[in-house]
Amino acid sequence: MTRTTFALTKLRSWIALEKHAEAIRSVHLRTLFSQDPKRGERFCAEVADLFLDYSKNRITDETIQLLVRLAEECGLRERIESMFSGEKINITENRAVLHIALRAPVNSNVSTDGKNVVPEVHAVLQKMSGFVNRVRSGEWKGYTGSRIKNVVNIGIGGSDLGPVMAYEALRHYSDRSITFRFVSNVDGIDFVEATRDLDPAETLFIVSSKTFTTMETMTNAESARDWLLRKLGSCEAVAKHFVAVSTNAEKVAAFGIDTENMFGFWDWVGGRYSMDSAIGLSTMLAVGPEHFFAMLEGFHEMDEHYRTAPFERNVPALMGLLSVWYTNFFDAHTIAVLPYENYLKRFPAYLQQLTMESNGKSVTLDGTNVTYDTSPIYWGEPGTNGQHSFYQLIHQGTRLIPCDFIAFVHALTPVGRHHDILLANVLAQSEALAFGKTHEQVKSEGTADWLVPHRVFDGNRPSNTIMADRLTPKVLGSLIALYEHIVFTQGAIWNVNPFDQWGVELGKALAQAIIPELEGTESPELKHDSSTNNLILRYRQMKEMK
Ligand code: G6Q
Repeated sequence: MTRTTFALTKLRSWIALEKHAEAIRSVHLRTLFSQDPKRGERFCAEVADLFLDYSKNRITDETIQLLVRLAEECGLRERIESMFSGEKINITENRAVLHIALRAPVNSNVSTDGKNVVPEVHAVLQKMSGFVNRVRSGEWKGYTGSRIKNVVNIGIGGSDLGPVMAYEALRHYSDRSITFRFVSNVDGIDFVEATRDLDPAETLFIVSSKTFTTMETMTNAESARDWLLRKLGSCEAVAKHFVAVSTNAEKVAAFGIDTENMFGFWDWVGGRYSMDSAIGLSTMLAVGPEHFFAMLEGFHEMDEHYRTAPFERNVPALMGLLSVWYTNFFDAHTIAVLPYENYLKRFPAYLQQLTMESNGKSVTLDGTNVTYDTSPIYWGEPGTNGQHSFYQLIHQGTRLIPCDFIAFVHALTPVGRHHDILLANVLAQSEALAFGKTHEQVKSEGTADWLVPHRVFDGNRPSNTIMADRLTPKVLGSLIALYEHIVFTQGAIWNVNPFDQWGVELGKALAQAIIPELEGTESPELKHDSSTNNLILRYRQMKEMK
């Protein structure tokens, strides 16, 4: 089911939104709040264990009505159903998109090609649990009989960012007797630094790669195998120190990993949507099966809400529509995600891939060029650190940067006054952004006339605040699913395919051609442009000089 590009900007709701945006642009959040004293209680929604306050957005009831109408006119409801019912909505790769099956309860039915995939999902989860329990209990021994004390996940992109983020996010729940490291970059330093203080006899490598052909991952996996064999001597050690997460059994076996120790997933799981599949093996090793299952429950609750809640109360739909509102009607180019929870320090990096690899597209499903902006740039840092860095631009810069603040009522490990201070800051930031400080206020404080303009805060800068009781595995699952579905909502409005990533292919292919040109002793004729040729020649010359 596709629409033509032409249609989006011609939809009645889109045209109405354009007109409505004209009117809203000149309305200040101060006015909206003073006109409706209950605004802060009205523009709220709840799902799973998350509470969303979206009152500090530049919206009225009419805005929400129009955005919901836009969602309906774009067929969002039908598209959600197409995903949940296993249709091949990733049309450029002819694949279903069923990450929602990864967290479906054991007795549910999620089918594609006439087959319920849930039993396979749970079979893999059971296999993972069994393995994890053996490692964590010490039953699984390394080649020399030592217990596994270090786990190194080797993967990149979707096979790295989710596991790293989840490990950091759930560190509080993790087994501190096991050291976890993550190697992704083909820059050898990543591997060297990750392993320099580890004993191979106590180290387990998880080679996480859907395809098992990714250049970075395979290069790192080979270096890991060499490192292990240098210290442990025998090839037989590989079976005790390497497991794989992949869809490619043949390549896994060719690498020397026993396919008994391979954890599978399916082509209907996209890389950036895979952290709750077997790609999450390192997460499960860190926090144990029970917490992993609780995380899946959090995902599932969000899935059900997304599928069934009316758009007016549907948190991922609302947040997705608000991001469209700012991107397309306020010319906002970015969205900042600002978690006031240090354990979520890798969450913005994870979201960069989820959002931008998904909707960083400029053709619609039918292949025509879009005539409107698509994915904004997502970025962020944990508060309060960002406040002492880039928040200046968010408060007083020339660009509109909608913010998502994420906060928790309870600290996982309370320390003195820290948590109240942290929370006071997140609340203060959204208040300052929304309401600012007027010329008159600044002046009445006795500020010298020449300094007044520098100290004025315009305000009227929008934000969402997501609040939960505490960062549990379940809450993390809901939070991730929330953003997955925000991305889905955006993709449906913009009529793009959020599930392919053709834009990463060209660079990969060119690198394959350049590798022999850098490594080779003979000098093949260089056939690139003059800039690339010159850089290659310079690299070669300088490499020779040592
Ligand atoms: C994600 C992308 C990409 C992928 C990596 C790793 O959606 O497809 O980031 O996850 O390129 O791929 P492999 O898991 O196949 O090594």
